[in-house]
Amino acid sequence: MKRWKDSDVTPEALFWNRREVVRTLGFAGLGTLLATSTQAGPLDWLTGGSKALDDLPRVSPETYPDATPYELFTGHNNYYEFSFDKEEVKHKVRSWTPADPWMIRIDGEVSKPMTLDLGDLMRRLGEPEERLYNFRCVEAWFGRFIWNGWPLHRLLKLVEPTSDAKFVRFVTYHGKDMPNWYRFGPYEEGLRIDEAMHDLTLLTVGAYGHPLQKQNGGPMRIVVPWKYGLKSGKSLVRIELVREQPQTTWEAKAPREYPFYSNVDPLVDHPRWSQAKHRVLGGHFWEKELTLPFNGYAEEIAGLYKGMPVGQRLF
Ligand SMILES: Nc1nc2c(c(=O)[nH]1)N[C@H]1C(S)=C(S)[C@@H](COP(=O)(O)O)O[C@H]1N2
Ligand SMILES: [Mo]
Repeated sequence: MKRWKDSDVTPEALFWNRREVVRTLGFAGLGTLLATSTQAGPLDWLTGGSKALDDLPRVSPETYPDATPYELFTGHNNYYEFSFDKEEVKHKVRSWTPADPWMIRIDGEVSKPMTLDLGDLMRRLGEPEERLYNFRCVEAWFGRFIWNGWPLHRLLKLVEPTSDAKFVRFVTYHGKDMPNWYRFGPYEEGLRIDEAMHDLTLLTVGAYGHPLQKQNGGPMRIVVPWKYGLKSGKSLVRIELVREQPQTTWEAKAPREYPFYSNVDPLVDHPRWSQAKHRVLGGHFWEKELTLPFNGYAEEIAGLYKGMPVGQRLF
């Protein structure tokens, strides 16, 4: 059984040399053109905001031999507003047309509240970074996904949080155009302000060099790799800085199973199953790997939980 080395789980920002990007684009751009001229392509719903996402460097599998295959990343999904069936989500999202341009509002305890679309984000934050992150669902499946986005702190600094901003509330899209909307949602998540400001917390708009697909939480999604996947809310519409710890959707449903912090901890079992190991997406279902504390990011986030009890339900 393979165990992740620490070096495996360290996020890597890849810096592409300009010529390399331009060369890749020659092909990618042409492919996109052909695809969109004949049918509704995956990029269509983003173009009103900005064409800039077309410029993301396409990721070659050789760069990340351990990454989960893109087909599995986009084909096996938890997105309850569309379906409770992981294999069905990718089909159910087809009928959903996200607003174009997609707007995200950042407000609350901030000096400069803003409403931004993808183009604004690109202009203010520049080219998205590319990061390979571990991803661990509370249901004990695991993947290694390649995200394109910016550390959330870069956006939070733009809006200038006040000294009363102690937590961040994430509000995701909820509408009758989502086939399962009446059974699930609105989906709300939250982080403590220092967790939200941590460099690992990513505001994503792409994955594997493609615009973030709807089943993965496109057009915009938060990703928090040291916490269970449920903390990574999909299709974000609002980020509100608040004074009090916000109540999350899962916490309201089952506080003992999905508490606010929900940090990955192999020592704390879910009330109904062990969290010591996980199944790797793409591997054989009987093949299990050990789950690491904080999903492999213990070193990076060590400073965040000083003085808080470890190995208890809280985590
Ligand atoms: N809005 C919304 N966000 C969500 C969910 C959801 O059902 N609705 N599921 C969460 C859970 S439990 C997981 S494991 C991840 C799954 O992300 P993926 O489908 O991109 O792998 O999304 C999280 N974000
Ligand atoms: Mo999950």
